[in-house]
Amino acid sequence: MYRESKPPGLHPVLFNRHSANPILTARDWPYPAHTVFNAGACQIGDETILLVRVEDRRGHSHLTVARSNDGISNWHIDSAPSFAPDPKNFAEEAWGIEDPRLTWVEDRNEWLIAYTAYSPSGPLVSLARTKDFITFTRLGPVMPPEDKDAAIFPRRFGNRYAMIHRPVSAGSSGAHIWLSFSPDLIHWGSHHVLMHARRGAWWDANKIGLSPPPLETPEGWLILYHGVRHTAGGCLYRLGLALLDLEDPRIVLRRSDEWIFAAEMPYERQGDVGDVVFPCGWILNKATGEVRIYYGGADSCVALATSQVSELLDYLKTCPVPQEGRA
Ligand code: BMA
Repeated sequence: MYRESKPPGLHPVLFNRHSANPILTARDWPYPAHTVFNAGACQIGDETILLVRVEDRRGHSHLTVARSNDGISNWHIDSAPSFAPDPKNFAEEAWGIEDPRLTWVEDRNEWLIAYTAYSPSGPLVSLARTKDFITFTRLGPVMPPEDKDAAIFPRRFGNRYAMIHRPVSAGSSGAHIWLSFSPDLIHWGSHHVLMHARRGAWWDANKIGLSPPPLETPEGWLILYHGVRHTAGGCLYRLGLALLDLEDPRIVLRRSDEWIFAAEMPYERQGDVGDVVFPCGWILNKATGEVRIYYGGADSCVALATSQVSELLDYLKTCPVPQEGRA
């Protein structure tokens, strides 16, 4: 366990960057692309699938599938956008689609994709579904603007689907992580603030958002979230952990006080938007307990880090039990 072996004075290293980083850049793309980043991720049989956000030179994004057998190299990338904005039928996608989060929903036998649709009306949450990452069917917009950083839980609670998302309201004291429920994935209600952004000097002051989808563990739903610290030099995107109750995900069991991963390497510090690490997907190997985290670096590349779920859970056990929202 890292707590015993960690040299004094150093923070625990929970995520290990892969030596092949960055694993994908625009140079790998089979057609002209400005940047590739913020990919959703999943495993289907022997294949790792990334649904990569690709930004073109207009500044608009679409999503393209990259497949690999080891999840690191030899990516087979679709030769044209796999899931492109459709502004004729979906006006909310006029400026592109961004930051997909993928969830296998057992009782539907399909993948659900929560993504940001961007238009002059502002960014909002849209859903689509697929079985094979070849054909995609839209369910349409499910949250009004401004709202992003959404993911569906892999199973229902009672009879209701659950979704984490991050609305922003004008004049509010921050942008917080919310949880909402739906009987049919279209109509959402029972809205509930799950985690507040902290204030002032905190690393996760004012603006937080979910990173990859919630990951089911025996101890609870593992949450990796980003906090945005505004500084005189720009924004710093860093990551923290939380744990939600398995049966009632409205209950936050633990939340890290400290960030556990931040931009350090050149491909994370320099790019279109420097000092950004932004994971949208992670894949758990149930046999080994290893989780692969795919993240965007500086809005310019896709990178990979690995971790042991047991170490993340051990670390969370040392973190405080949040008092907000408790009776
Ligand atoms: C967020 C999202 C991400 C992006 C990040 C840093 O608001 O739009 O797509 O990676 O900003 O620019």
